[in-house]
Amino acid sequence: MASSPFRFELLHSDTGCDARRGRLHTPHGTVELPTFMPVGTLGTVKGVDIARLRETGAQIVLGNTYHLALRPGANVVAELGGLHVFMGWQGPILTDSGGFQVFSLAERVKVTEKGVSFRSHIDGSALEITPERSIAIQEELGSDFAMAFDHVVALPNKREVIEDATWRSVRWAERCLEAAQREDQMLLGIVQGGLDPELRQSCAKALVSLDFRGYAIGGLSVGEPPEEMYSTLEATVPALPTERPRYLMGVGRPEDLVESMARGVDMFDCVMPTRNGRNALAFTDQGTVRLRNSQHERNRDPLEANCPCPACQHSRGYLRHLFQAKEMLGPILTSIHNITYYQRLMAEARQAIEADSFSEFRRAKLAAWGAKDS
Ligand code: PRF
Ligand code: ZN
Repeated sequence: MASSPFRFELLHSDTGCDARRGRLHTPHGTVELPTFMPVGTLGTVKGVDIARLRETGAQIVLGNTYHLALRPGANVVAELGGLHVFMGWQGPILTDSGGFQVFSLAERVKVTEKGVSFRSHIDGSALEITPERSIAIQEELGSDFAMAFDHVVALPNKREVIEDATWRSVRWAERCLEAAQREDQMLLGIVQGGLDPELRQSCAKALVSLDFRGYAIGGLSVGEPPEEMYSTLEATVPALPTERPRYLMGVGRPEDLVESMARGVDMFDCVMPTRNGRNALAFTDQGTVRLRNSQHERNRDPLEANCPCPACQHSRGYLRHLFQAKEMLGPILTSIHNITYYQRLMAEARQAIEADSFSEFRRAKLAAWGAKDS
């Protein structure tokens, strides 16, 4: 067997907290960790073309099995050259398994041990995703990273519901490992277990014994307060091997990224920069800016003085005008700014870890964000 094209390098651990500086080598290039992956659900990061996306500093993007399987179909993507060629992104791609999306988007969802049957949220047609099917789709898409097909439940929920979904996710993860064939795709297991530290730890232990190349933490940021997410991370991360990458799925706000990096998380994805950007909410080092607010009408300043993004070539007054006039450039520019903001935050975080100053970095960021939203 040829040696794997994937390699995780742990470069440095911050001496003041659990933050790590790492590197993840893939067949489509190297990802500097910690990293934030913009969400490109349907083979596009909404509103951002590939050239602009590259300029934000993004190194890896996320695509969705559920959405792409429904439309245009994984076979169509495969025929058009696979997801990298189809969307024109030559860097690494991670695909989510559909586990979370089926439970949050599909209609008439029925779970059995075999898999999940549901009706498409687009045309109501009856479909089924099993662990094997999810892997087959992700192999057709040709992503660099595939995710195990898991059973995700909302929080709060009954203990037995969470436990049942957690152990089903472990059994499904094992089936995913057995089904996976591509040597040029790395499969990650997903730890579930709600907010119960012991259930999280036993789930992590079971997945670790299956020997995944990397581990995700799922089932968080699904309705629980941030403090409970952080304490659940504190219970979960130490149960994962130091020498494998850790990915916190669907998180989050800038403060969540900083708090989670301090607890040892290496990878993140979230719709927040793009979804909020489309909605006229911009992230800055002074907190969030609501561009529709009338206080920005005559403001000559950019969103951020030192930001290299194309939105920051313009005044806040101009950006506000674009939203007021419902011009498509408003959502586009603000999405680009927000992704750029997240990428700059991660680059600063990586530097802080290298300098063993992540705790200081964290204090300074939280203080500045907390100062005042406008
Ligand atoms: N599982 C999967 N994808 C996800 C999640 C999960 O638990 C979450 C939870 N925040 C986001 N995306 N497969
Ligand atoms: Zn900007």
